Amino acid sequence: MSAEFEKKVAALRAHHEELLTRPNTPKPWGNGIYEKYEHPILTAEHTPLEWRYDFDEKSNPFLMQRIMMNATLNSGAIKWQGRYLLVVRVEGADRKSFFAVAESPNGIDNFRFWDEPITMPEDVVPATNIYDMRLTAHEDGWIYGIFCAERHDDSCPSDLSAATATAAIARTKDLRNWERLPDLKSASQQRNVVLHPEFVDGKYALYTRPQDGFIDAGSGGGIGWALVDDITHAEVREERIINARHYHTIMEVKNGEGPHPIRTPQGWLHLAHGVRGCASGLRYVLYLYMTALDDPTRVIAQPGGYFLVPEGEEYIGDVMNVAFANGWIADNDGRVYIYYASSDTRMHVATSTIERLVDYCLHTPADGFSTGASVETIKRLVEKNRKLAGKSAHTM
Ligand code: BGC
Ligand code: BMA
Repeated sequence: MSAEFEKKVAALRAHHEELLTRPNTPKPWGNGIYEKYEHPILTAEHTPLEWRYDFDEKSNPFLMQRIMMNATLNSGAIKWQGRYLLVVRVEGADRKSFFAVAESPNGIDNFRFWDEPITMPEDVVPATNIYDMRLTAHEDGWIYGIFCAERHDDSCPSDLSAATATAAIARTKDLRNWERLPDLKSASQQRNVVLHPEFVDGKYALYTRPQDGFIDAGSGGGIGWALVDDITHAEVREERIINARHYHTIMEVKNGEGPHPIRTPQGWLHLAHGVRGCASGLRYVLYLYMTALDDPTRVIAQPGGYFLVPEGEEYIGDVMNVAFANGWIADNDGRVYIYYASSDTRMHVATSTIERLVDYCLHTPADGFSTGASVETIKRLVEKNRKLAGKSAHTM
């Protein structure tokens, strides 16, 4: 290696290492519900240099990137053997996304990719693209990854953009070696399918999202629920909508379950995304809801409006105006790490606690579905504060 090439490589490695070890700190003055952080936790630049550079001076004299990476987004998350792991959707310059594990010692910074992307075995009909894995450590002892498999819709041969979305299922014990099971059979297309962590009536339980077409949720109605006898031949037979969409809400056009819900003493805590249309396209935001412990399909709390949206730089990216989450980790100490992507480009973390998130769900006013109702809700709060101020004026 020439001295000059060696110097260039050393500078590149130092620069990369500085990015990977950069500490992250909470942003001040949030909403009290969670803390967002100063820096994204993973960007395309965080991917290993070995994935992108040929370090042989003979074949790469200019030290160019031979394979460029475009984005790190929609990641599944799990705490496994004391480590915080994300199964990241990494997208290359060629628009193909694949899965790769990134690991952090503390859940908020120092994320580092494992050496190689995941080799995902194919189903009978190979997919063109795969993305957005939801991880579930199921009580059957396996860690499942359910993700979207996208294929060209060959029933429309002349339309290059015609595609189908299917829920693909794989399982693992170590996040390195994956066993692929047959894709979920369903009458409609499916994206955003999530496995509930516990058996329900002795069956596997899936959150589904029936949709009319590849993009359109259409008559799909919302987040569905289906019980499956055999996960190795999973089929949606009966599907019931448990969290419906509504006119003029943050989820007018589509919604979908995020990661699997977290069991709390007060109920199952769900993180989901809602989509509405506007002149600049679709706006994706996150919301929370809760269901009963003895019946995960019965909604017991639905705070109105959004929980988390893109802000500042988060608005900018490949698909603008998108906050999307399919991973969170509930830690033993009650802390919750919410992993969200902004604008299909980069990953972030927000932290909260079970106690705060449940409080948010149980005490945030529900959507009254009209301006009049929203104004009344605000007035009630103002009145409450007025009384409180009057009282404290007397006691001063
Ligand atoms: C993209 C996804 C997107 C979907 C629907 C796919 O081709 O990879 O990110 O959610 O289309 O727009
Ligand atoms: C969807 C999702 C995500 C993506 C979002 C915005 O349909 O499944 O893959 O983040 O679109 O492009």
